[in-house]
Order: sequence, then C-alpha cells, then structure tokens
Amino acid sequence: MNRSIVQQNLAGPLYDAWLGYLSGAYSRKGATSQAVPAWAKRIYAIEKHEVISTALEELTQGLERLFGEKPITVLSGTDLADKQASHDPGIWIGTWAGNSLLAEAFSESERTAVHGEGFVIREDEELGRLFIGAETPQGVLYGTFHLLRELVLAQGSSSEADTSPNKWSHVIEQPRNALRMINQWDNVDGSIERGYAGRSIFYENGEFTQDIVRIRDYARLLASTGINAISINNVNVHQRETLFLTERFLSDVARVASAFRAYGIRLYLSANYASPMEIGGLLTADPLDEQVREWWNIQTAKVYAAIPDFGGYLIKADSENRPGPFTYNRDHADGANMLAEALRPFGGLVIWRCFVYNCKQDWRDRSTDRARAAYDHFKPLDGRFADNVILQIKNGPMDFQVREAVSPLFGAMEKTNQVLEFQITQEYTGQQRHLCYLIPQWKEVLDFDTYAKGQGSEVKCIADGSLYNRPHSGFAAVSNIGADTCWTGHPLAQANLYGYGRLAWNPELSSEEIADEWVRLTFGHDEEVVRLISGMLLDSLDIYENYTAPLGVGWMVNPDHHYGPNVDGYEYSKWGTYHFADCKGIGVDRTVQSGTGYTSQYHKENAERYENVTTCPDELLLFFHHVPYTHVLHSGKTVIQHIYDTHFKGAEQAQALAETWRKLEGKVDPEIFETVALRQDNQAEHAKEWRDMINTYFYRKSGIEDEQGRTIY
Ligand code: GCV
Repeated sequence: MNRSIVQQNLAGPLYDAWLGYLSGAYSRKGATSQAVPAWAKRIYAIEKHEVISTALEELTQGLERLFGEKPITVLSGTDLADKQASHDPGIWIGTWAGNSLLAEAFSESERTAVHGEGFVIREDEELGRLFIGAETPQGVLYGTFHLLRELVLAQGSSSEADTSPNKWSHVIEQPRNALRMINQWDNVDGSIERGYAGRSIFYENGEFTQDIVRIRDYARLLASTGINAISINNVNVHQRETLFLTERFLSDVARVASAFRAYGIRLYLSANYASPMEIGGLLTADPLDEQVREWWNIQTAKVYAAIPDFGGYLIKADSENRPGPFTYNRDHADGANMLAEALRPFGGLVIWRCFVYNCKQDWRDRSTDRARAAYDHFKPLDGRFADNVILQIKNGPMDFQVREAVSPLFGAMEKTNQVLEFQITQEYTGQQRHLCYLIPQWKEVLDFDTYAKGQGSEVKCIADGSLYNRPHSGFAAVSNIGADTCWTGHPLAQANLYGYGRLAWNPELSSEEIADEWVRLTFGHDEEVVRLISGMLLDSLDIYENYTAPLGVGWMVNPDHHYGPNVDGYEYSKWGTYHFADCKGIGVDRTVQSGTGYTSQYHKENAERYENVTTCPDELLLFFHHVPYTHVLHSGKTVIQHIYDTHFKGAEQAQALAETWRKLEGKVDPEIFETVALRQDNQAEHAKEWRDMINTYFYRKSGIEDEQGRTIY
C-alpha cells in the first residue's frame, strides 16, 4: 500500500474528522493501551474487487494507526493456500462467493442472516483469526469500518466485555434502510445553495474540480457511516448543470462516480425536468409527448454508457419556479413515470421530490395552506407511480424548521415507494455558526407513530419499506459539507453528518449513543471531554429552539439567507409561511373546524390530538392553532410568559454552552478549540439578539408585562 488514504496537505484532526483513529496526541488521552490482537498483524484479501481493495487499504491504515504496526497483506490465492495450511493468525475479509474460506468460516444460518450490504464478523480465538464476511463487497467494507470503529471505542472502555476478544465472537449487522443517500446542493460555479462550510469540493468556476482526492476523502467519510448513494448537484438545476447529462460533462461525472464507486457509493444526478427543451432542442417537455420520451431514453442510455452503475435522477419539479409536468396539464405520476421508463432498462431509479407548493401565495388569503400542499398533490396519485419511482418526502410539511409537525404524507401512500428527506445543512438551525445537534429531532420524526396500520406504524417503518413491504425505500439528506478544512464550518457539526449515516443504517440507535460514539472517535476518551462535549451536543437543539421561533410556529428569520431573527420577515410575503400575530394572539389555525383543515391529513388518532387545542402538544400549539397570548399551556404557563421565559432561558443556555467549551482548553486539539470557541461566543451574542427581538416584538404586540419584570425593550 503506497498511497496514504487522506489528502496529505489537509490531514489533521479537523480534516480527519471521526476517522483519525486516535492518531493525535489529544485524542490519545484516556485511551487504554490494548495488546495487539494476534489477528491484527496480517490481512488476507484474495478477491479482486475495487471495494474489497478499499476495505483492505482502510483496514491496513486503521490497524497501523491503532496498534503502531503495519499489518502484512496477503493478496494472491497461492499465498493464501500456503498461509491457510500453516494456520497463521490474521483477518480474512471477503464475500462468501469470492472466498471459500470465508464461506466455511460462517454457518449457513449466519450467511443467510445477512444479505446485500450486511456483514458478519466472527473470531476464532484459538487460531487467532478474525473473519469479516458478507454477501457483497460493500458489506465487507461496512464490516471493516465497523471493526475499526469498535476497536477505537474499546480503547475507552474499562469493561472487560468490551476489550476481551470474545467481543468479536459474533457480530451481525444488517442495514435497516436500503437507500442511504446524501444530496449535494452544489452548483457548478462552486457555490452551494444553503452551504455553510465554504465552497464546493466538486466544482469551481463552471467546471468540475480536478481535486479528486478530496472527493475520495469525502466518499470515505460517508462510507464509514454506511452511506451508499449520492446526488452530486443541486436540485435546482440551472442552465450549465443541465448539461451534466451530455457529452460536455459526462466524462467529468464519470470520474467523480469512480471515486465514489471505490467506496461502494452510487452516483445520481439532479436533472432538469425541462432538459428536452433546454438541451434537446425540442419545443416541449410534455411527459406524454413521444419525442420527449424518446429524448430521455436516448440521453439516459448515453449516461449509462459513461457510468454503467449510474443510480438515476433526482427531480425537483413544479417547485419554487422549477419546470415540471403541470405546465402541460399533466400530473407528477406522468412526469416521474416517463423518466422511470428511460431508466428501467438499466436498473435506475427516479427519486421525485414532494416539495411542491404554491410559492406565489397571496398573504391575505388565509385559506391556502402551504403545509397541506404535498399531501394534496401526491396522495391522489398513490398507486400510479412506476415501481422504480421513489417519492422523496421532507420530514415536515413546511421546510426543515427547528420544530414542525411530521409530514402527513408518511402513512398516506401505501402503494408508493418513499424516502424520508432530512436536512443536515443547518439552513434554519443556525447555519453551522450555532451549535445544533439534529439527531434528537430526527429521532422524534422516526419514532412518530402515524397509525397508518394501527398503533406501531412509525415513520421509521415507512422509511425502511417494511410497513407496506415496498421494494425501494430509505433515507436522503441534504449534506452540510464544503471545502472548509473541517468539512462542516462548525467542527461539532460533523456530528450531524456522522449521525445521519449511523441513523440511516440503524434508526434504533439513540441520540446519546451516537453522540458518545462521535465524540470518542473524534476527541478520544478523556471522560471529562466526552461528558462535556456530549452534553453540549445533546442540549443544543432545545437551546436553539428556546431562543428562536416559539411553539412550532417556525420562520421569523430574515428573508432569503434565513439567518437571524426577523419576526415579520416572511409575514407579508408570497411564500406561505405566516404566524398571524396580532394584538390578541398568534398561530396558524390548521384545524378542520375553523382553519385550513390540514389536521384531517393525519390518521384519526393524530388528527384528533392535533385538532383539539386541549390535546395538542405544547411544542406544536402554534403550528396547529391560533390562540390568545393568555392561553394556558399544559405546562401551566401562558403563551406569552412561555415566550418570555424560553427566550431568556435560551440566551442564558447559549452563554453557558460557550463557557462549557472554554473548560476544554488544553484538552482538545488547539485548532479545533479556537474554531469552536469563536463560534460559541458568536452564538451566545446572537442568541441575545434573538431573545430581545422576539420578546420585544411580542411585548409590543400584546402589551402584556413579563411576570418577572426582566428587561424587554
Ligand atoms: C434547493 C428551501 C430552501 C431552498 C431549497 C428548497 C428545496 O426552500 O430554502 O434553498 O432549494 O428548500 O428543498 O428544494
């Protein structure tokens, strides 16, 4: 192995993220020194497959970093036969089909317990051998990353169970979700829509970047958490990116695809629905027009000629001024099925976004409700989509607010493939200048019971396809990375990227487990460091919610860039995002009885709970109801007092976060320390701005004094 895995000029704790394998002086702190296991000295990998070679490279480098000794690798079948005969210790990696020893090392029941990208690890203690086996090379790679992660975590454990060799006697892992996807919102000019971590690592000045090493390093980070798919350009496909499907750019796309392929990740492109007109010279993009259909068939075949394992198209149509089938009086099933037909011969997928709403609403019109839009558009189409179409549904019906209801489309379409869309990039949650660990928010969505097939019909069972036994399903999320050395602007925002991948693999992991893993992998095992950073992460979402828009009403941000408080920023705009505050009360009436009727989009149990102001949960009260400021919450406080209290508290908590971080000086890498310290100080200052603007606004509107007489302007 003569190639180092990571980009050398950037390598360091910020860049290595959670894959540093405790290489730095700071992250070594608290690690127990482990005896080098007998098997860690030699790796057998006889199969010739790119992804197995990647697994081998990762394992070699990881074990060397962990134990200070570079393992010997045995690649050829002949060597292997000798070594097997001599019963040397070592790690065997490979697939059942490609390596007979691996097939023998596992029982039939173990082999049938995993399929596709799952893996089994088994140790033969007596012979000092460890086997990582899977049905596919991807499974082998995930097993390899699992082993490395667990070895690092074991260094922080004092429990014998964790460090004893028996730990490896039997590990079986199977990803819960088939599609575990990342969406880049990168533009070919090098900018990133809603990106807060520098410029794009994919593009600069209208061309693909030449720096394939950085892209490979990104693939590596993603694969280590289990990600298996990526779309590499913004869903808002502009003129030049429309050309990605053509000869002009296809060889560049293919180059990027091969960097991801080495890590078992399939590449997708966001495509412009109007491509047949914009680049095909046709006069229409009508999905039922024969010429249009033929154009997509031919163009798609060209894409597959360049990238045989191309994943498919991600489509944003009839949304926020993007073209779509509505122009031709066709519906979204017509549009999606046309693309499905073009992709089907190659096994490709259409991932069709449900973020479709009227973005030119009249703010005076209180009957139109943006929250209703996705369900109203797509529910009637259930059963009409081709089997290689997947609908991509945002977690909430509005747009990635810190708090909003769960989209009622989950559980509404039993005959349609669906993936759940999260936003890792912190558009509305502090833009990676504020700390906001999003895993607890995502967990709430995943655990939300839709009651679609009675109790126990949680969103996670719809996302993984099990509730309706769908052939395609999974997770997608908007990436939070850019060309910053630390990838994510705020170094602690790496935890969101890591956590997304881990949750997509296993939605049963808790926020606490994920935080603990990430902190230990990134910062080492000093118990004080682990306690303080995990605590900061786990408190951060509530803190952010406390000082921003109250009780689920959302928005209250500056238009366009969406950073910072502006209570009426969107109140008289066309975007359909209103709070309706006046001198008497606030909130959006989405009830059937007196409002927009949105509550009826849920199954009975949730519909009734949200419809009734007395059973509606406090945290979503203003999302569902318009109430007076004097309305008393379940907490016993009035709405106005809740607003004052949470905003004073949130600003204090943000200050406390900054102070907690300061305690880590000298205990974490100095560069990380300084970068985070600066951001936490800014967050503390900015939280005061939020506090004062929100409190002052509602004090002036309502004329109601704070019970505690604190300063409001
Ligand atoms: C890529 C929100 C964002 C847009 C984004 C859009 C979407 O409206 O502000 O930047 O566009 O969501 O998800 O398509």
